[in-house]
Amino acid sequence: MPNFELQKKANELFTRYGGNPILTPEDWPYAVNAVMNPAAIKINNETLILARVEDMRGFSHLTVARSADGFTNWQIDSEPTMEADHSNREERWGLEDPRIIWLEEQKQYAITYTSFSEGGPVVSLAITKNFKTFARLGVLLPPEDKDACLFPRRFRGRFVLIHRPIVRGEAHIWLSFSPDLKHWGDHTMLIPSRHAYWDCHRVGLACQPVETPQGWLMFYHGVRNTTAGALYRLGLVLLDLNEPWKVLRRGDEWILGPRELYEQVGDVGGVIFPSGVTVSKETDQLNLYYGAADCTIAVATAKMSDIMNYIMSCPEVSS
Ligand code: BMA
Repeated sequence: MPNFELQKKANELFTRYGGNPILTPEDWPYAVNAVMNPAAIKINNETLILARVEDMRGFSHLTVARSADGFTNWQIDSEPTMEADHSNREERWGLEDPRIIWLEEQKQYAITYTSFSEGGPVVSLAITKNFKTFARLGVLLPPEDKDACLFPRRFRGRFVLIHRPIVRGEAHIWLSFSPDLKHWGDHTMLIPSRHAYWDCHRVGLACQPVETPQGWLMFYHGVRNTTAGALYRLGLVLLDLNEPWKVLRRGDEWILGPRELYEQVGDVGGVIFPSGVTVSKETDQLNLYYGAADCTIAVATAKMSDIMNYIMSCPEVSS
């Protein structure tokens, strides 16, 4: 039997912003087909998002937009902020789906993103102080791989990367470890997709991990293939604070899924793709930024305390 009380809680965690979608292709200062799947981070009380922007060749680049309140008056860079490096064969078809964290040791922001080419999608890393100039550290792991993010600090002396290789067309979330951000090893599976559930065909990291006293909140997207196409929804797990390779809890149900028209209709309907989050401790508010139907950017809010209560009442995961 499902736990109906928990399902009700899961369903009521997020409230969509009334002004959604907050960013559309029409808002862009130059001609584009779609804007979607943004990384998000708060910098000096300002929300910065790094959006995936698809041009009319079907190739993507990344562009910064800033807002004081995280909802309105977005100042969008007048030209692409980060474009494919054309001397780099792995980026010939563009850059997609970034995530950002503040790397404490380097005192810089780390951007993980997908580089695309005929060789398949791979995860790349760039670091920056200012979102104007970027040091490109290159491809981290072989294809097919997507949906990656670093944790902001080392654990037992090593950096930890969340990523999502694809196998037999299906996909599970993995971790890899590195002493120097260049050489990666000790690959281990973190979150498998779940047969028969809403996340049965693929799972992948959604936003950057969120640190809480109880552990790392990790939002992830789950995919179910249907006769009408794939459905992308959002799920939640809690990872151990000091040993994030240990999964403490995992929700049985999705906590946000495509419902509104702008999530149902677009280049790829039935897709919500959260990839950035900001948290305000003072107001207990979490803003979740997501791509809607691979066309626009939307935001939904939740109370951090509700999210914590929810995940703490989810089933424990035995390792
Ligand atoms: C995934 C990624 C995302 C996209 C999603 C839905 O594989 O490529 O960029 O939003 O599919 O089309």
